[in-house]
Parts: sequence; structure tokens; C-alpha cells
Amino acid sequence: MPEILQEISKLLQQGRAPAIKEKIGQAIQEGISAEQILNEGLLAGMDVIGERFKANKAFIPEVMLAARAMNMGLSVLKPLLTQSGMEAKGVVVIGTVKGDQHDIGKNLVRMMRDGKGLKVIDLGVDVPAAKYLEAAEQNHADIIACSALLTTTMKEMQTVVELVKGSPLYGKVKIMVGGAPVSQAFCDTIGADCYTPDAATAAEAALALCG
Ligand code: B1M
Repeated sequence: MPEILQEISKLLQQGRAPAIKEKIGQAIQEGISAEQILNEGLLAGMDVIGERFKANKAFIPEVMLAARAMNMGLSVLKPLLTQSGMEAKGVVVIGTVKGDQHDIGKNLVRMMRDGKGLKVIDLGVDVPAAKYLEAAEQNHADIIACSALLTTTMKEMQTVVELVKGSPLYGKVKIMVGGAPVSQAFCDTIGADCYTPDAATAAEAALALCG
């Protein structure tokens, strides 16, 4: 692995957002692909922070700084991971469910979908079930996409599924779910339409559902 990717991973772990921005610029100039910078630099660094957080070796302020650096890094990579100027192939309403503030995975899914030429309406974090439906109706969405990172909040996805089933959107909108605690079995149990484990497959599946 190029040394600069290890440096990016380290800077992410240290939460050094401006330095990450500079280092990513340098990696791009060295000809390293955006995908490799994302996977082997930024996400590798976030994995380390995640493990340390789990083991009570990293604490919330440190994790928040790492998250800020991650989002800064994603903003630099965004133009390279997405294509612009094409006609929208479908409309997706995306958000992190009610009670959940984690947005990095959701931002990544959004970015990959932008890259597939889908129009993505991002409702942010802590999104109540009714707000997904409201936005889907207003924007004639093809897909409602829910992200959750907490075992305590993933149940909110079931509320979204049930609200859609009782609304005029039923049959018109597909519901996609994802996030670290979510699985295919959970998706089947709540009656959502599609589960994918990562942002790249989420983008491909969304495109297929719109097609
Ligand atoms: Co939190 N946190 N956190 N956290 N945090 C986790 C999730 C945790 C696993 C850490 C741990 O203890 N091991 C744990 C959850 C345990 C559980 O529920 N079983 C946890 C906890 C407990 C908490 C708090 C409760 C801590 C506290 O306050 N005591 C608190 C909750 C706040 C709240 O939401 N109400 C909290 C807070 C925070 C921060 C604010 C400090 C920060 C979030 C900052 C932010 O997002 N802006 C944070 C972070 C950063 C993490 C970890 C370290 C990293 C999460 C992340 O961004 N990963 C996380 C530990 C870990 O995951 N190892 C942890 C990188 C991201 C790219 O991955 O989001 O999984 P992920 O997305 C993936 C896939 O899941 C998928 O695509 C992405 C990859 O391509 N995906 C989808 C995601 N959404 C999708 C949707 C799709 C399809 C795929 O379709 C719709």
C-alpha cells in the first residue's frame, strides 16, 4: 500500500481535518484513485477508531474529530467519485433514522448514488418516519433509503415500512435499508424491499430498482 494512504489513515485517526484535505490532494496528484484513497486511507482509519471506541480506548470528542476529518475528506473526493451534468435516472430520498446522529455511512451512500446519476434528496440525520414519506411524496421519489448505526434506532425502519404500506405511496416507492447493525434477515423481517451492506452496492441496487 502507498505510504501516503497510511498517512491519511493516521491523520483521520488524529482527527486532523485540514491536514487530511492537503494529503488527499497530494495523493490525487500522485495518481492514486479516489476509491483507493477512500477505502485504504479514510475508511481504514475509521475502522481503527471504531475498534478503539469499542474497546473504550477512544472517546466521543476524539471520534467526533475523526468524523469531521472523514467528512472533510469525503468532500474532497466527491467530484472524483461522482459524475455531474447527466439527466437524473431516478429519485432517492435518504436519511439517518430518528434518534440516530451517525451520518458518515449515509453520506457515502448519497455520494455513490450521485455518482450513478440518481437525484438524491438528503434529509440529514435524526429523521422521523413521516418526514421520509413527506419528502418522497413531494419529490416523486422512487426510493426511500434509511440508514441506521445503532441497534436501538434500526427499529425506526420498521415504522417507515409500516407508514408506507398504509399510504398512497405503497407500490410506488421502494424502501432500502442499511447500516452496520442492519442485515438481510432484518430487512426481510420488517418487509423492506432491499438491503445492501455497503455504499457501492447500495448505489448499484438503487439504480437497478429505478430501472
Ligand atoms: Co457511534 N456508535 N455512537 N458515534 N460510532 C458506533 C455505531 C458503535 C458501533 C461503536 C461501538 O460501541 N463499537 C456504537 C453502536 C453500538 C450499537 O448500537 N450496537 C456507537 C454508539 C454506542 C454511539 C453512542 C450511543 C455513544 C454514546 O453517546 N455513548 C452515540 C449515539 C449518538 C446518536 O446517534 N444518538 C454515538 C455517537 C457517535 C459520534 C457522534 C461520536 C460519531 C458519529 C459522527 C458522525 O457520524 N458524524 C460516532 C462514530 C463515528 C461511530 C463509529 C466509530 C464509526 C461509524 C462510521 O461512521 N463508520 C462506530 C463504530 C464502527 O462502526 N466501527 C460507532 C464509517 C462508515 C462509513 O460506516 O456508517 O457503517 P457505516 O456505513 C457503511 C455501511 O454500514 C453501509 O455503507 C457504508 C460503507 O460503505 N451503509 C449503508 C450505511 N448506511 C447505509 C444505507 C444503505 C446501504 C448501506 O441503504 C439505505
